[in-house]
Amino acid sequence: MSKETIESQTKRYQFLQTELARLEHAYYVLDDPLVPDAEYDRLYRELLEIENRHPDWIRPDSLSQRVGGTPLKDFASVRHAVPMLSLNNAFEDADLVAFDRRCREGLNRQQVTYAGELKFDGLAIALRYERGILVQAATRGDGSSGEDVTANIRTIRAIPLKLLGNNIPEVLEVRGEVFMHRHDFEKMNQLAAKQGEKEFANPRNAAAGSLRQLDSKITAKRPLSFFAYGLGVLEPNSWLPKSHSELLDRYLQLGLPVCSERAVLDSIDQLRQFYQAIGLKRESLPYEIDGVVFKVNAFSEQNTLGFVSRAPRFAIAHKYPAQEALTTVLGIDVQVGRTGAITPVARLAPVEVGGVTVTNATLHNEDEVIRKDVRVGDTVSVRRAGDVIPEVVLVIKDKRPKHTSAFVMPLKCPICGSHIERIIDEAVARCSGGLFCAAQRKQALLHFAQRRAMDIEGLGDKIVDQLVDRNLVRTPADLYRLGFNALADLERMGSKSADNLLQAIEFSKKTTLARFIYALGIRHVGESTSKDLSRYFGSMAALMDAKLDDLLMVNDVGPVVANSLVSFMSESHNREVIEQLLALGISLNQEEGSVNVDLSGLTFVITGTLPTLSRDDAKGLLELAGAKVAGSVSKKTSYLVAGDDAGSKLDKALELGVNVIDEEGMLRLLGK
Ligand code: D41
Repeated sequence: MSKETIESQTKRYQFLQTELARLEHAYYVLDDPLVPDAEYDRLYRELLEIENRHPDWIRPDSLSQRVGGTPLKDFASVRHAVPMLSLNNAFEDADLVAFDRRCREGLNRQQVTYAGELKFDGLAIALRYERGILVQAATRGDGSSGEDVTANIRTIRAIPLKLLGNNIPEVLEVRGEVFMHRHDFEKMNQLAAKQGEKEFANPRNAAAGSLRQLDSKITAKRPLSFFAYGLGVLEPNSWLPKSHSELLDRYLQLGLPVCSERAVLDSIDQLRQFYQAIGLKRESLPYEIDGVVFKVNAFSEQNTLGFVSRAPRFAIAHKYPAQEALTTVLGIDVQVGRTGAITPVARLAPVEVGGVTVTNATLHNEDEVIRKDVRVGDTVSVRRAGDVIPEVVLVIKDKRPKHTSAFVMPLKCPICGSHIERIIDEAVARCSGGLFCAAQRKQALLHFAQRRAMDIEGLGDKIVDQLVDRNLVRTPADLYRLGFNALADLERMGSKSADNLLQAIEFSKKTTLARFIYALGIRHVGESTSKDLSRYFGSMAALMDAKLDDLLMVNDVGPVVANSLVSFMSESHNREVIEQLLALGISLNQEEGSVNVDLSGLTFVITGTLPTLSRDDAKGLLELAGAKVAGSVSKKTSYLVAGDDAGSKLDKALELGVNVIDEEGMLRLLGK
């Protein structure tokens, strides 16, 4: 090869190394991809081709060397020159107050500045960079020594093999957490299930299991990530900025990933607010956290405070309530839903999860029970996150008692005895009884009466159970034929409540077309589809006569929804119920209230308590005017409607410069 070609190839090779590092940094650290994946792949392949021709050019920090050679026999042990300490925990406000008091007293100051950050639920790791090159990675182990997991850590794309910029110390030991994003975890588990491999219980276990692989080729296939939050060895010490928050800024400049959910806080009130604000968005974060961490911000003050045994006095983790707990399965029942869907449910010995006592947990469907192999008598881990229904995550197989038997799906509906059918390719088994099945009738009535549908206040499950069991009500139309005596005769029903319920039933007659459509409980027809249908057809008669092609003309209505509507309307008993309801005096207005303004194209977010309207009502008014109402504030939000006790959404809106209005301002926009 000529000298020029070699020279130009060396240049090209160097260019590819820098360019690929820049693209990986943008993608994995900044979450802001610069080019399509295919373009990255093309450059990466070119790099591999050059290395193929010139194996002697390959250096350990080449991006091609993320996945190393042969599997290890064992992990070597690494002594931490600076011990990896643990964090003290605060479980309640008083612990936090005591922490702040100790810091102020220890520093002899009225007020201390803290850095607030997230407590990631992963594995603590130390990364040693010498002259900017990653040379070693070790787990925390017992804090004094851990395991050498360099080969595995090198496969993590968020971790730079080489630091960026000019301000690089001789030796820098970055400490942080290796973790897995929720969606990566789910994808990985789905793949594992498909291939008949073991699934992990949660992202933390998945991250730990992936790092513990002796073959880094396996780790390379696991979607791990990393956030930096601490410092070990540093040479020279003069490189050190004055505070923790500045250290993290400096890390970002070096190309290290640092979580952007962090703040500098000046008072116990601000610590509390940070804890609360992060708590509100905990479930919507793309990764799991188990708390927040507060650290005295100035390093000089951290030094003054020092350590007690193995934990620093200058830092504390304020934990959120655990979302998982162990308990035992007392029984497995099946429940019948409104559309006949059969859901296996585990009856549990009562256990407190995230501050609530849980006695039932969903097992989703037959396949799930079989896959997890949940049995009566088993010890299981139960998870309850946010407002979602508690679920059984996994069985602790070691604790299984002798003589248990696997779950078998019943062949007959436990309520009506109709056979249970399961359509091929569908996960859900259904009771074939339809409205003959009392369970389905009950669910259908509860749905009909719910607030967002016909809004019959006081018609709860206890009453519906009795009405159906005594055969007083078979269809929604029967509700409007109920008399005082029938109601007053029910258990837990005085004459006052019977009166109130009758009145609520009467009031519900005045409703809107959209609510009525939604109330019918047609499969796949939710609230928003009902609104679209109401707007398009304008009357019940038109909707009842609609053909498949007419339905497909409606906004957001696809074949599944359209077919479901056609099949519902083709059942004569459904048409009869609708006609009876209308004959019994249900009156359908096209829309709620009257609106003359057009707010289409605008996006609103509502937060806090409004003085006169409920949030649902405010949402309804805005949607009627064509506006979109979203759940979270972003740059795209046109207005935030803020009431009393508006929390983090208000902060976010102010930060992003989003217009903030109150209820009055909103009503003015609506021309009211
Ligand atoms: O996110 C975390 N898990 C986290 C862990 C964090 N944000 N900060 C931490 N800071 C420390 C000190 C203050 C001791 C440097 C930590 C940990 N330690 C830690 N992780 C595991 C043991 C200790």
